[in-house]
Amino acid sequence: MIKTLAVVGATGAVGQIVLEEIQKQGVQYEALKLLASSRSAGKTVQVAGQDITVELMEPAAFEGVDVVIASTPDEVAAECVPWAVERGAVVVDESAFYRMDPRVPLVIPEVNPQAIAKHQGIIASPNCSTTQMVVALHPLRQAAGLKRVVVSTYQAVSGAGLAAQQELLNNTQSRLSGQTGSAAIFQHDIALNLIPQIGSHKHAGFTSEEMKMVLETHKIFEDDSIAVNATCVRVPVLIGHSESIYCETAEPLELEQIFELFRSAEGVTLIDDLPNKSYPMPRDCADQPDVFVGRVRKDLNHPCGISFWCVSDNLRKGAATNAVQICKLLSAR
Ligand code: 11C
Repeated sequence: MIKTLAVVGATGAVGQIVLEEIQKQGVQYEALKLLASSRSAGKTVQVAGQDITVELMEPAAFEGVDVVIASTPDEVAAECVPWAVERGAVVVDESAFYRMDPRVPLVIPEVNPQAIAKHQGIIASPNCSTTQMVVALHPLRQAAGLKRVVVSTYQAVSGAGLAAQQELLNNTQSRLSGQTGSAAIFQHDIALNLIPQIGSHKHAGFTSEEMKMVLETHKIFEDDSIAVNATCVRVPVLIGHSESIYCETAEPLELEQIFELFRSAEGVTLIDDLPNKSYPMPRDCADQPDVFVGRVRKDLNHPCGISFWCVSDNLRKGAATNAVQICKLLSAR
């Protein structure tokens, strides 16, 4: 049982789902504090039938707090997470700011729950596109090792926040009425379009989002030898990131074995029936906690090559659900 649990960024898109997931996953706490910036402080939010007033996120607000779940942009996390840690709280942070810090475990409960033991006050939750890929690759890696991953993502606009969802809706309406949509959040008009850039240039022509998929995968699997190559693309979908994943295991697996591994993997749902047009699609996977896989095929030219399609709600398993699962693990310890 957690004595005082604080949710930072409680009024944001992910923060609202964090509050829902805390109830759904049955996280036990004595007191719940909601914290946010001055823009949202003073608002009232209903949690489990109770009205809670959102307090201003400032250093003193973390006094007496035991566990924090923080859903904020990187620059906010950089400032406010130390306020909580200095006052003795353990922070589950969803931002990218601390993920690659060697003192900070990067945790997906289905994959590396043991890493949580090494925390020194901060536990990071990975990027949404990394999380769903790693959850899906984990059973294959456990059974046959993992040498190489080539992934192309089809990422929903909600990864860029609530305003980005509105930008897609507004711009689609503009396009349908024969006008040009504007691009405020995205680099280009996203309506009826695809944008092969998520984040900024980071390394050797790869974007920051693509490099997160490489580096976070290495950290979670504790194996820098896995060759990961990512291409991240923004698509005009509201919720649910999709990924076309090609991987090469160290040992060959039979197709039926692969299906069985996906069927029995924790947090994975297999939907694979091409003749009946059945496979995961973002519209069907939104609001679901799992990582969905389908279109599973063996490479026709490589005995260890496997292709599959992977979809997950980027705001849930990609963010809030994973963070609350970490919080549950923490409280169980
Ligand atoms: C997106 N993956 O879809 C990003 C959002 O590192 O947590 C999440 C960024 C992060 O735009």
